[in-house]
Order: sequence, then C-alpha cells, then structure tokens
Amino acid sequence: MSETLFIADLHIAPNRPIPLTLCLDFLAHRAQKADALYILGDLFEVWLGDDDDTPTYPEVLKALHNLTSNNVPVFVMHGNRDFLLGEDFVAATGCQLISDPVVIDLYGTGTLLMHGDTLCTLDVDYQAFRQQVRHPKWQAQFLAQPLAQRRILAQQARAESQAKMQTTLDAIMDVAPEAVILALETHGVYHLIHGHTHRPAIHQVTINGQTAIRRVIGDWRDNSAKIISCTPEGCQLIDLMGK
Ligand SMILES: [Mn+2]
Repeated sequence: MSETLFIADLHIAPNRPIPLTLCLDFLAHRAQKADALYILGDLFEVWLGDDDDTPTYPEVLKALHNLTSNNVPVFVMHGNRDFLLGEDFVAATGCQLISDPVVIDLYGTGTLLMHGDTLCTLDVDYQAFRQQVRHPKWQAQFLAQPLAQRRILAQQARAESQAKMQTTLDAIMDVAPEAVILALETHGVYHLIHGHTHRPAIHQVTINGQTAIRRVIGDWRDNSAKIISCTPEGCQLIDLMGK
C-alpha cells in the first residue's frame, strides 16, 4: 500500500513517557512501510541545539536513523520549539530538513506544508518573537552560550509563554482565516496540511470560488496521538489510540 504519513507536535520530553513510547512504536512499525514520513514541527518539546543532552532524545534519533536506513525518506520541518534542529541532527538521523512553507506533490495533488505558527498572525507578540529567534545572528549568539544557560533561557521563555496563554483569547491562538487564504493563494494550491494549533480537524476553505482543504494534524498526549495518512485515494485524520 502506498502511504505518506504526516505527524507534528509530539512534544517528546522526559516527563512525557507515553508519547515517547508511541513515537518509537510508530517509527518502528507503521512508518517503516510508508513512502515517506513528514514531521511538521515540534517533534521535541524543546531543542536547545544539536548538543542538547536531554535523556530521552537519543532513542528518538536512533529510531529515525533506523527508518531512514531502511530507505524511508523522513522530512523534518522546524516547529516553534525545535527550530534549532541542525546539521548534526541531520547527520545523526538521515532526516532531511525542509523549509516552512514548502509545496509537495502528494500523489498528484499540490499540497502546502507548514508548521502552522506563521498562520497565527493575530498573535502579534508571538510573530515578533518568532522573527527575533529565527534570525541567524540571534541563533548564533544563543548557541554560543553554555547548554545550562540555554536551558534556563528556554525555561524562562516557556514560563512567559504559558502565562500569556492564560490571558490570551482562544481566537488569537488559532490560525487567522485570512492568513490561510493568503498562503494557499500565494502557492497556488488547494490543499494545506499543518500542525501547531493542537486542534485536529479538516476544514473547507473557499478560494476564488474553489474549495480548498486545510488539514490540521493534532498533537500527541497521553490519550491521543494524531496522524494524517494519505494514499492515492485520499487523506485521513487518524488517532493511533483509536479515538
Ligand atoms: Mn508548535
């Protein structure tokens, strides 16, 4: 069977053992039979640089390496948590980093892939933060600091972001409809797959009188692990935990 798989927002972390176990199982079994696997950001809860020594991460790197060694292409897009995945990660896993956004040919359907954070244009503060941390100069300065210091800075940023989420309207945390339309129009396609918002769903969007589809993958947690499976017949949003 021809199948292309899409996952995002696994947020692998030492204190999240269930998503880790599910991830290792998924990479060792279902993904082994796939035409390709796309990881559309936030595979890891945080990635402080390719020297990140978080205990559970090597298991995931090894499982990815096993997959690419069996000639399954694995494409990784940066998320807002793991945007520092770099060349050493690529060398350790055999994965290929892809830019955000990118258009692929999905069994004949032009499909736009994004992490999804750039679509949340109503969150002006976040977009300013993103612009700052995606700048090569900022990244070089950050990576030049000792790992322990980077960890403290990341924890501070996380605490600030969590505090902000408490007081931010739900609609601001979601994608802006205008941003979705603009992205599809700019790339001239009618199919979008993204993650980030943790709101798994299939949406219809009308663009120039035509219907476009926006698929949101969904995150992995203790009772839910969402994937999108596409075959030449179409795509399905599936929960590996059967929900
Ligand atoms: Mn994200």
